[in-house]
Amino acid sequence: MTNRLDTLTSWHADWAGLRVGVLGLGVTGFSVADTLAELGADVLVVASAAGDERAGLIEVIGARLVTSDLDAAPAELVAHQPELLVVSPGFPPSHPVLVWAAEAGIPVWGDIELAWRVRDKVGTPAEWILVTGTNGKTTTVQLTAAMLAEAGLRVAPCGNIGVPALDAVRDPQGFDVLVVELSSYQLHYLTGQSGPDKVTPYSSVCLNIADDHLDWHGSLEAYIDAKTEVYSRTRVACVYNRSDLVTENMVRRADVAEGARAIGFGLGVPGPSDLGIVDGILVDRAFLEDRFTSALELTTVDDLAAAGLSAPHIVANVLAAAALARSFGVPPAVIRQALLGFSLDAHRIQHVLTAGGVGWVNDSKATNPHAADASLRSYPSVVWIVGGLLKGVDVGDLVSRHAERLRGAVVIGVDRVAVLAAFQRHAPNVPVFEVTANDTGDVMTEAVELASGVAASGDVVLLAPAAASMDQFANYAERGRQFSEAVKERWGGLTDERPDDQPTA
Ligand code: UMA
Repeated sequence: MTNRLDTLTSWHADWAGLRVGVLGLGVTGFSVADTLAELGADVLVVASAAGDERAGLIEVIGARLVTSDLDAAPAELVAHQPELLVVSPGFPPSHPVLVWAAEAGIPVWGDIELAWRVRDKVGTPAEWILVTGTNGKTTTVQLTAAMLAEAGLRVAPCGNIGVPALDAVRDPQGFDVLVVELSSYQLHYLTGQSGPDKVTPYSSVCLNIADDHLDWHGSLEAYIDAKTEVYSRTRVACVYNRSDLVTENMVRRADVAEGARAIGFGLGVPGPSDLGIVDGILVDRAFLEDRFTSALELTTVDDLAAAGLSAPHIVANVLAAAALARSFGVPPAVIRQALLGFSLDAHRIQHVLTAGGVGWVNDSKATNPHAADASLRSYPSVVWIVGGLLKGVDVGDLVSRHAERLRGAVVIGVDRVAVLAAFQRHAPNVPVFEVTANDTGDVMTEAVELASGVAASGDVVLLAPAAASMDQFANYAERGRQFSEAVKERWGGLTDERPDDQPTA
């Protein structure tokens, strides 16, 4: 007998009356409930808190909502007898509602699987390009989308970047390409796909792998397994990082489509089938007729510097994005043009001001040690503002690797004890200051004051916390905003005319 879910591979399939539970009511849960209700499914949303503006809309869209503390499957969900549970990415598989679903034999999808199945809502379905990695996902998605758009394609960046994939799929104007940022959580739920029509990307990349979200996945191996899913069934190009062997092995291990090519990117001289740098010129040796004896110029490191894109990890993101765009046939001149008009989002290695020869840089987006490592490498002499919610990750390695370049450190956040201990053990000679303010509004004022006391001309004071922000701030953007405000308040009237703290590749 055909499983009903196996028939649901199109917007135009018969979803009517399908009993679905939707777990979570953030942006994802709402997009899932809205889609399924429009398809005529019988939707029960289960979420932890009411009062959210989305809660009031659930009845309007034709679904129902149950709120509970979610320490077990709510009775209403059990009574609903769902044929399918669609989970929001933040819920780990160990969550009690998911444990209940597994025991009850209820299939679980993530929002990305649902989005893939209904991608034919508006005309010819878009091609999907997938982007994952521990760091640099959002920048790479934006770069890739800018390159494709410059080539005249209708393109939507979506997914973990903040726009649910289902919103992009249902957009009435339709797109030629979706550049989908996928978190390890979303990829984990894709590994469970069982239907006949699984996500089949045009091209895909895993930018890098480092310890992150280990509390969610349970182990580094489980995290890597989830990330490997990005390459599954890729048809044209599996792009990997030449300086991160794990990503290359992931391509080897993955179940890619026949004919798909492995394309490397890196800051060194590229081999055939790679993108890289030769004498300050970014070149493509992958997508050209004769890749064994020639190369195509994409842009130069100097041109990237003029656009504020010269930090080494950003150059790596540019190369990865260029590989994806080249796999889609975007010409080198178009890539160069797209880069000229590109600017990084706020809170990513963002220069705030320079005062008394000291540069102040906001990289609040560095929410894990790997990102903070890339950030620290961009400057020779740093006063480092570090700390927050460590998510089970150890910062010892990071502290010892950068001890030499540290003029001082200012430690913020609830996990201060662990960070202070790491300095004691690995960098006992670096002066360390602790921010003891507990009020969110005071943390950055105190941090900036302490950093001002130790920074000297030629230094950069760098907010690159290596930790999540939710202990003291609403999110990393709010943390970065408060830092920038505190800096401007302290130094606003005293800035130097010319900033001299551009990061260098
Ligand atoms: N919730 C619980 N219990 C849980 C988990 C979540 O009650 O165990 C609640 C949350 O409080 C929230 C709701 O369930 O009210 C849904 O939460 P969610 O965490 O799944 O969040 P969404 O609002 O749906 O946003 C998600 C992504 N969030 C996470 O993966 C944590 C967003 O990425 C993403 O932009 C959005 O889907 C669209 O795809 C954010 C993120 O922090 C930016 N991602 C992590 C990262 O980039 O490192 C993975």
